[in-house]
Amino acid sequence: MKRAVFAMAVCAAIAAAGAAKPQAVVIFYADDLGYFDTSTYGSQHIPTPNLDALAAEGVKFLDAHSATSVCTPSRYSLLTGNYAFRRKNNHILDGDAKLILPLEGGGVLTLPAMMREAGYRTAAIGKWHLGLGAGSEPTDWNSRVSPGPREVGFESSYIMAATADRVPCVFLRDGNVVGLDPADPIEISYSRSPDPIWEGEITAKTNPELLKWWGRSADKQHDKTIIDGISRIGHQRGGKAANWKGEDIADVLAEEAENFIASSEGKPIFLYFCTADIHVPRDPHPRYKGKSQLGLRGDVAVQMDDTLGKVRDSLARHGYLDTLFIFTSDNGPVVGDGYLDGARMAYAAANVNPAHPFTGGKYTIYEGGTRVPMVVAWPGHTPKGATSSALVSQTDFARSIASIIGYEVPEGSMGDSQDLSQTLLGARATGRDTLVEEAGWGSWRGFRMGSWKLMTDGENAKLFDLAQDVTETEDVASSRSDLADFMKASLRDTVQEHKRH
Ligand code: NG6
Ligand code: CA
Repeated sequence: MKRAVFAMAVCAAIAAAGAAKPQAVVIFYADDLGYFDTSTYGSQHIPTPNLDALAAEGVKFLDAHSATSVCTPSRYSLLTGNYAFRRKNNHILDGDAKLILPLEGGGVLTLPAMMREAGYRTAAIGKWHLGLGAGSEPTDWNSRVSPGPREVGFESSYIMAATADRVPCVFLRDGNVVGLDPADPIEISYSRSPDPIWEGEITAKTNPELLKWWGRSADKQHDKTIIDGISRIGHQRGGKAANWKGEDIADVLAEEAENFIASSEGKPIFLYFCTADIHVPRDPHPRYKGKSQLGLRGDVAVQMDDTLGKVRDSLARHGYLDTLFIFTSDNGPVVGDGYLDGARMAYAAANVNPAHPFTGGKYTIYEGGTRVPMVVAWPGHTPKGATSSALVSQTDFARSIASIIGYEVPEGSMGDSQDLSQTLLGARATGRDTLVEEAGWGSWRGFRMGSWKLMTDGENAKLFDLAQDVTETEDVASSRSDLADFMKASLRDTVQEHKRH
């Protein structure tokens, strides 16, 4: 009798665990979206009704972090569950850089490989910026480029190689450039030689009259090949028929998501959806122009929010009601970032800090660099309209999702990721005890311990009490040298810790 009851309990537990597995797991990753860039987080100038609606269904995090304050290493960290500094040279990649993620089956488990192995149909759509290809030869963009998303666990992919301000300005579907005319092969160069590097190359210097008004004048890094009226970082020739049209990127990506969701026919899916918004160049579709009160930068945030609405509509329309949906951004905000697109003026006129109430933003080690919007909603599991002050990191997604889907992570993988599933689902109020924050460049690191924040470049150190001083203006390292020393040592331990793995 006892045994039967026990067996029934076990069966019930297994059934419950089975039932608790979401039908869809979606990570919606915005680019350069700051803490104060949405109405959800208090912006009076940028209406984001779709993010508001998501937050009404789940948990809005107030102390959530990207791993670093720039793109590539943050994405690396989210997908591997390791701090970015574990890998050498983990910084913003050129558009022709090689893949930096561990390959599926190579002994290190990543989030997409885990999801695929757990039976989810996996897709990466949108901005990639984790490199493509291997070896020392330049990438040949005229045949299938690999390794890439597929080799790290994404069964299907529709991506831009890097950023919208970098060549190649094309999409790749499962490794092949979409719409490429074989008679017009594509060639990419990140040569640092003075431009034009090819005879007849059209750059911001040779043909400034071809630039959209706000593309004039780009800075020294963004003034290379002109494509679709915008000069880019890097050089591209050929591939004309394949070039994207900037103002259509958001629509194209939303449509790709719709197709992936529709074709999955209710099977479990894992979608890693990365917008090009609100990164430069800020080139919204005309229907979004003027929809914010903050110029083009605000308008692309409205466009980003609309994309969010479209992806959620697709899920609902195709029966994916049981979706664990995670919304966040890869780093903090930046106002002027290479193009004179009027953003600085608009923000100065409105007196808005897109990282409000924090200091800094993209590239920096201040809270504005990595403290980003994050909303997690899973109907029936997350409390509605909740907020959480727990300290959480995108690095924790890997193990938290593993725990939610009941996957046992093997030894040696996802070493910096913590199972914060209960926190992310709003069932627990606390998160991490400590967190390493990384800047975009330079040697400064941040170390959070509760509301204390240490900032150090290895030699100098500053200490802030965020509970009293959210703007990180009052350095108390000398008056609290005991604590500063303790935190320095803890940071050092954390950095050393996984070297042994
Ligand atoms: C920087 C670019 C910036 C942006 C960034 C990458 C300059 C001066 N700045 O090098 O415009 O492209 O790289 O952004 O060129 S990220 O969000 O992908 O990290
Ligand atoms: Ca970014």
